[in-house]
Amino acid sequence: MARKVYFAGSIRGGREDAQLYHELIQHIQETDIVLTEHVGSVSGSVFGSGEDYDHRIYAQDTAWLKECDLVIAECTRPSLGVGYELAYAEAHRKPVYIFYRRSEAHLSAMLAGNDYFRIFPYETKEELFELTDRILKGGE
Ligand code: 6IA
Repeated sequence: MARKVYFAGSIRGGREDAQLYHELIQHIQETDIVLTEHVGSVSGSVFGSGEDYDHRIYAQDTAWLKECDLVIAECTRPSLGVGYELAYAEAHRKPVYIFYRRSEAHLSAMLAGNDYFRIFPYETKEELFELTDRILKGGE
């Protein structure tokens, strides 16, 4: 059965990897459901407008975190929001899989030092997709 995946990636932390998030989300959607498709959106403002904008995002994202079956996070680009989501997912006992590009990122000790998280360094997109496939097939 298709699982509900909460995909986390940097938004206001920087959109340099937005295209990669987009492709990874599409890849996951071949077999499963991604609740947070917008994280891979390659156009539009990351700031939004209206006074309730951020409150609505927080309410929706925390509801999805409670609803999801697992969390997949791409953490090469550091993001406060992603860090918060990972701690929130742990508090709700959701399985958490973290990816980062070995040659570009020094993963925070608050992630790397937490044995609850399953952490996968990678280098190429092909490697990232392959690791994701293994997780979604239940092999990791
Ligand atoms: O601190 P950051 O903005 O980098 O945090 C990124 C994380 O927070 C992502 O994993 C999202 O789940 C969540 N998040 C942050 N901003 C938004 C958002 N803005 N919409 C939904 N979730 C968000 C709308 C802009 C977007 C369509 C590009």
